Amino acid sequence: MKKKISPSMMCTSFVDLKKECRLFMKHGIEYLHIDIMDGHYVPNFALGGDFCRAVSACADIPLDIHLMIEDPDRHIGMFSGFEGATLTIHPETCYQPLRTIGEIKRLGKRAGISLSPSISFGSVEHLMPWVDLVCVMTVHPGYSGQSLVPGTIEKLEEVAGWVRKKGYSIEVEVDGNVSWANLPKMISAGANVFVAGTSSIFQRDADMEQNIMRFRSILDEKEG
Ligand code: S6P
Ligand code: MG
Repeated sequence: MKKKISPSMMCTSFVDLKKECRLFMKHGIEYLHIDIMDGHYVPNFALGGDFCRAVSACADIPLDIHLMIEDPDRHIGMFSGFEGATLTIHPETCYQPLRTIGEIKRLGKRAGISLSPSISFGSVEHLMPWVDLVCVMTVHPGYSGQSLVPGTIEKLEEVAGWVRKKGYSIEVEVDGNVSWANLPKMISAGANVFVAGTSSIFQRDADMEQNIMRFRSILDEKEG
C-alpha cells in the first residue's frame, strides 16, 4: 500500500496556517491529521470543527480526524461536511462502537478505529471488517512531544500482519513520536500512514520543507 504522510495539525503554527498548508499541497501530502480532544477522554483540550473548517479552506487535502473524545456519537455530525475525511474513534469511548462506525459510514465518511497503548488488538479485532483505517497509537493520547511507549511497535506489527494476512485494504496508521529514529522501525512494522509531528516535520530548529523532503525520502527508500 502507498506510504502516506499525515502531518499532525495541533503542531502547526496557527498564525502561519496558510503558509504551512501551501507547503503540504506543494509536496503532495496525503492527509492532514487533526486531533480533537475533549478534556475528558484525555486531559487536554484541542481543536474542533472550526479549526477543521479553517484547514479545509487553506488546503485541498483530505482530513484525518482523530476523535479523542467521550461519546463520539454526539459529535460526529459536526464533521460530516468534510469531503473524503476519515473519522477515527477510540472504541472504548462508546457503548456500541459498531453502531458508531455504521453511522460514520452512513455520513459518507471513511471510518477508523484507534488503539491507545492500553488497548489490545484482540479486544477490537472483531471491528476490523467494517473500518477503512486502524490507527495504532505509539504514545498515550493527549499530547504531542511525548516518547514512544515500549511495546507499541510490536503491536503495530501485529495489526499490520493481521491486515496483510486477511488481504483487507485497511490502512494502518501510526500516531505518536514518529521520529527520524523510529520511522524506519515503523515502516518495517508495516504501517502505511505516518502521523508527523514535533518529532519530525514540525521540528522547529530545522526548515519545514527540508523536513518534509527528508520524511518522504525515508518512506521512498525503505520497503515496508
Ligand atoms: C496525541 C495525538 C498525536 C500527536 C502527535 C504529535 O494525543 O493523537 O496525533 O499530535 O503524536 O507528534 P509527535 O511527534 O509530537 O509525537
Ligand atoms: Mg492523533
